[in-house]
Amino acid sequence: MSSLNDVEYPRRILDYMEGFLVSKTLFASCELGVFDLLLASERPLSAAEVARGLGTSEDGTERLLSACVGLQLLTSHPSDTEVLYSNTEMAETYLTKSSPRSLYHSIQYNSKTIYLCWHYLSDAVREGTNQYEKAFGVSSKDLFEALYRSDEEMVKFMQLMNSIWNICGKDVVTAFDLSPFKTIYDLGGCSGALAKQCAAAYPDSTVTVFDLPKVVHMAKEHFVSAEHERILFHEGDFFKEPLPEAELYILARILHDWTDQRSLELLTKVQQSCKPGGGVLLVEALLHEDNSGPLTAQLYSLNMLVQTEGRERKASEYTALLTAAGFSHVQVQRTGKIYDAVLARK
Ligand code: SAM
Ligand code: ASE
Repeated sequence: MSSLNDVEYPRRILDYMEGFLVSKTLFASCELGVFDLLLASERPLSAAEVARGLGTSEDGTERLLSACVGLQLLTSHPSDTEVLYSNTEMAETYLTKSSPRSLYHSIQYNSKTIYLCWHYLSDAVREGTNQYEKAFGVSSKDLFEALYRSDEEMVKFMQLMNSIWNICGKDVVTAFDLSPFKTIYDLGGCSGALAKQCAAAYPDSTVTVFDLPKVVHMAKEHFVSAEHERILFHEGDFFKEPLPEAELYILARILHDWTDQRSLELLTKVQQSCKPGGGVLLVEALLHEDNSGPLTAQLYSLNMLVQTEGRERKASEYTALLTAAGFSHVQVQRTGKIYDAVLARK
C-alpha cells in the first residue's frame, strides 16, 4: 500500500495534537504503580489482578493496560479466558522504581511540575519569561528559590537531575580524554550523579561537587554514599563566592539556566580560578548551527523559557561565551544522545 503524504492525511498533526495523551498514559501508569506491580509478580497478571493490586477500577485498569500494550510498554498474553499482561524489557529497565536505570523520578517531575508549567507556554512566549508565579504562586526573582520552593521540590528536582546521568553520563565524561585533569570541580553538581560517572571513568581524579549548601546536604544524605571515596563536596554560591582552584571545571546543564550576561560572568570567574593548562567542560543539549534541530534541544529550549532564565544554545554560541571569558582551544563533541560536550582550555 502506498503511504499517504502529510497533506492527504495529516498523521503528524494528529500525533502532535494528541501527544499529551501518550505522556499522560505513561505518567498515570507509573504513578499508579503498574510496572512495579508487574515486576513484583512472578507471572503475567490479568487486568482484574492488577486492579486488585493497585486498588483501581477493573474497567479503567483494563483500558490503561491495553494502551500500555499499544505503547509497547506492556506485552499481552492472550489465553482462552482472559488477557494477561507483563512488562516489556524497556518498561522493566526504565519505568520500575528500583531499576538502576530508572526514569521513574524524571517521569514524576515531568508529570507534577513541567506539565503544569507548560500549561502557560503561550504566556511564556508572549512575555518571554518563566511561569512560576502563575503555575505555583512563587515569585521568580531568584530562580533557584523558585525551583526549590520547598525541600520536597528540591529533592524532586535533584532526582530529576540524577536519573539521566545513569543513561547519558558515561558518554559525556568520555567524549574527551579528561585523564590529565586530577582535580575536577563539578559546579552546580547537584546530586553528584555526573561526578560518580566522572570518578568511575577517571580512577586517578578527584571530583568535588560544588553546589548551594542545602543541595550539598541533601546530596550527602540521600545520593552519595561513603563508598564514593573520590567524590568530595564544597558548599557555596558560584555567583557570590570565590571559586576554589582546579584543573578542570565541569558545568553540566548550568549555562542553559542563565542569560548570556550571567553565563559570561560565571565563565569569567571560572577562567580566573582555573589553573594554567586547565580547562572547562560544558555539558549541554546543543542546537544545530542552523537551528534545524535536534527536536529535543528545540523543545528543551522552550522548557528553559518556561522554567528558567536561560535557553539552549548552538556550539558557536558556547564558543563565543568561552572565548569572551578568556578560554581558547574550544572543541565540540556530539554524543548522539541528548547531551553533548564542549571542552575549552585556559
Ligand atoms: N549539573 C547537574 C546536572 O547536570 O545534573 C545539575 C544541573 S541543575 C540544572 C543546576 C544546578 O546548579 C543545581 O544543582 C543548582 O542547585 C545549582 N546552582 C544554582 N545556582 C547556584 C549557585 N548560585 N551556586 C552554586 N550552585 C548553584
Ligand atoms: C534545568 C534543567 C531542567 C532546569 C529545569 C529543568 C530539565 C527539566 N527541567 O536546568 C531537564 C531537561 N528536560 C527538559 C524538558 O528541559
